[in-house]
Amino acid sequence: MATANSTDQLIRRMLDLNSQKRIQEPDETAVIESIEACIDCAQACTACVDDSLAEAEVTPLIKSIALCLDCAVVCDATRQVLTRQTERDVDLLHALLSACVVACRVCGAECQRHAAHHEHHRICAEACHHCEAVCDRLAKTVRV
Ligand code: CU1
Ligand code: CU1
Ligand code: CU1
Ligand code: CU1
Repeated sequence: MATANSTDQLIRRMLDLNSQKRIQEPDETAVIESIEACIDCAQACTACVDDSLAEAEVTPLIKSIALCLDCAVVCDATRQVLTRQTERDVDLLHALLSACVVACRVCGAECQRHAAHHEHHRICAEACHHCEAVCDRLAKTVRV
């Protein structure tokens, strides 16, 4: 369940204000949860890249940097399409959610490899794993 923080309320309120909104509970809560997870994951990945670049030994981190850049852009595209209710296309949603699940899985696995050495990688892997889980669940349930 998404927690009732200010981001959650903003997302919910804005979805409700769309006169074409067709999505209903419990799907709406799942959509909001995925949007929030994608926002958090894109933020964690973006910061993880920056923190990696500041490390003394950057070369072993190149793979995580590349995957974090990909994950951030895929998560951002996913949350944008998830947010749009007007002329919503469920096939497109499924395709993006599937891409997001893969991006989060590969990024999360690579960042996890560095988690014991760098706290930023541990936090990033956690955000990726959470986003993978909620986007996978939504991809399997979302109908409209
Ligand atoms: Cu995601
Ligand atoms: Cu991500
Ligand atoms: Cu990362
Ligand atoms: Cu991520």
